[in-house]
Amino acid sequence: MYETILCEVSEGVAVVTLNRPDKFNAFTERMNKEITDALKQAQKDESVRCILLTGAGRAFNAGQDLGDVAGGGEVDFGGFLRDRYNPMILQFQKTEKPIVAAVNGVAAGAGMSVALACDIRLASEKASFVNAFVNIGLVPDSGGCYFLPRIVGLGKALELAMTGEKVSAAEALRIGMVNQVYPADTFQEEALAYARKLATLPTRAIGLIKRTMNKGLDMSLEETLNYEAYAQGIAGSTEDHKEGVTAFMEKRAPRFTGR
Ligand code: T3D
Repeated sequence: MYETILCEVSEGVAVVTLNRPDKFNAFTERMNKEITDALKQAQKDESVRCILLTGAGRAFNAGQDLGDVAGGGEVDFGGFLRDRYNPMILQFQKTEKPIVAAVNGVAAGAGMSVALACDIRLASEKASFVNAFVNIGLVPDSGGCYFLPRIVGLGKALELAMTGEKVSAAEALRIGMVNQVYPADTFQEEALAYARKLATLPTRAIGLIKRTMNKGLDMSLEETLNYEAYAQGIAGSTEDHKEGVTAFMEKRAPRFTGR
């Protein structure tokens, strides 16, 4: 059903692969919409407890397909973003399951923003990040101005956005932009194992952690404390909470089901 992405669910993980390798998986309108749809389906599908986003071939994603906007005509950039990119980025946060970016190669422009919109970033040692917008006279979009300063701090974010310089996987790890770096030859297996492990954890609590922490970034301490109390009310009534406590008392490993 999808043309620009692949989507496969197994062992609790939906692996979404950006699949235009000859164009470094650059975004087209269709790809924006297919990613948005795949995330919505993953949210609805109870068997999915983690989403792993990666790229086919050498790149993760090179941002907007510049071939689509290089025709010389006027491009309505604002409309372009509002119609295609913004709903896609919002869907990353609306999806209350962990989303892991497996950054296999270069992530540039909106491709970097999408990696930043994921909850966890794993990088191959061959991965790199380019805040490429400035290189073509544009401003970081697709949440780049929101996520980048929150993840690496304002000073580093401004430097990366203003210079458009390439950041290696090792440097990305050093500045906290990625969570782990793995050797290129075992990267896909390592990333899948990481996602599968996440898929065995209490999925509803994880969704609530994601929602509460993201909300907390834009709320006062008092508002956050109130939201934590609300979220805990939900988490505390899940089967996984009961199982966690029972397993602890019985001195055995918990068997979480995501309910
Ligand atoms: O309308 C709007 O634009 C608003 C929305 C904006 C969102 C954005 O994402 S703006 C930013 C768009 N992206 C870029 O500006 C990045 C452009 N690409 C690059 O800077 C470099 O290609 C990379 C840093 C990503 C990788 O460099 P390198 O040296 O490893 O590879 P390369 O040789 O430059 O590219 C490899 C191939 O991918 C090449 O094709 P070819 O010559 O082998 O047939 C290249 O043309 C293609 N490619 C790379 N990026 C794009 C692309 N094709 C179309 N669109 C791309 N963005």
